[in-house]
Amino acid sequence: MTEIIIINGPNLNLLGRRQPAIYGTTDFESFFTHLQKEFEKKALLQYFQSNHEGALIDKLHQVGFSSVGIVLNAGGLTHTSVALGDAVAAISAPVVEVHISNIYAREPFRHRSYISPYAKGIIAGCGLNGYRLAIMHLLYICC
Ligand code: CA2
Repeated sequence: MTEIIIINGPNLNLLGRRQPAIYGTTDFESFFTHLQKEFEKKALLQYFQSNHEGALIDKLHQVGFSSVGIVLNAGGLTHTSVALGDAVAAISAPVVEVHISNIYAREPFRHRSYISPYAKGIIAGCGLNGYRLAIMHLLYICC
């Protein structure tokens, strides 16, 4: 069974509870349960969230040489973390970068991503559906 891990960065544990106009009203755990059912015949989905840069880097190192695919929303660290970009560059598993909001329609500081140069693909502005699209793409390129 194809293994895919979704990795969410800082503050994404607040989804569904704050700023619904930007990030929607669904909490990620409910959405993830739904995704697991939806893809149960095709993929073994895992989920990891941390508010800590080092924990995200450790997770990428842990899964990045064995996992078939990684869906990464690094949250605000996307725009600041050279170290997270370096971690994505160092691993062999394909990474699809996801953003719930359209980062290019927001403040200029959100237009830069330290992840994008090393990502297989980038999805932004599709809401939580972006995670679904990323999984579909990983299944398409991996299997
Ligand atoms: O659009 C995205 O997915 C972002 O990665 C979300 C980050 C933001 O810094 C990026 O520019 C774009 C912020 C995550 C914060 O998530 C919250 C969710 C609910 C309530 C408050 C924050």
